[in-house]
Amino acid sequence: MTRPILHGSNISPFVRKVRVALAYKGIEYDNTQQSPFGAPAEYRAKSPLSKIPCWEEGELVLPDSSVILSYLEHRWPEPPLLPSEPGPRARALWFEEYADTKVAETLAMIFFQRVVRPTVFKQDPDEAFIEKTLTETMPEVFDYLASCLGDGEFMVGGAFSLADVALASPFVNFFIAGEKVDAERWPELAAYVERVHALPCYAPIVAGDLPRR
Ligand SMILES: N[C@@H](CCC(=O)N[C@@H](CS)C(=O)NCC(=O)O)C(=O)O
Repeated sequence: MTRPILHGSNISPFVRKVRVALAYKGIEYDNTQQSPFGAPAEYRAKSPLSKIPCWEEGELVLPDSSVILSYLEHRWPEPPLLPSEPGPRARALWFEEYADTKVAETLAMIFFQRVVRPTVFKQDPDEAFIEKTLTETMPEVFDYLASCLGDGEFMVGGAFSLADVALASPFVNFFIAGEKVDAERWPELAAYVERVHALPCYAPIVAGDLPRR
């Protein structure tokens, strides 16, 4: 079998999501650490939106994290990342969608402003945007996640799933940007993120991606 390649820098929340799923399923692969910015034509031919991640396995090219995870789940069904019951399965897919849109836009964008803008684009962070995100958008996201989680161990059906893989990933970028979840205001959510990040499929990845203290 051709050894699969995961294109994309480790620091991307979408690449991390795929890395965690691969670790959970015990799938071996190579990683190119491709940046989406200024990517060569050869990469853009594989990923026409010029985004990361992109999965390459022989002739098969999949340039989107959700499509990659769907493929992995069918190709390597054990251990499963999707619940077998239709309702919980659909809820897990909803949380993947919410993680990749609103949660990533909110948490990873703080990272983008504080880390990527100054280092990659040589621009100052947009402080007004950061302030608005932290005081308005982020609390709405955390309130919603906390209300869905309740006192559950995981987000869907009491078991680790794709929902947790996707939701916990942008929190790593949020932490790298110097932020944390206020455990007084959102105690269950703060404990949930810590619990998911401590799982065997997540812990080495989080440890490798967070800057050394
Ligand atoms: N829907 C895509 C989103 C991927 C994405 O937005 N990746 C970011 C890096 S974290 C990217 O490549 N950004 C470059 C750009 O938008 O130009 C997925 O799930 O793979």
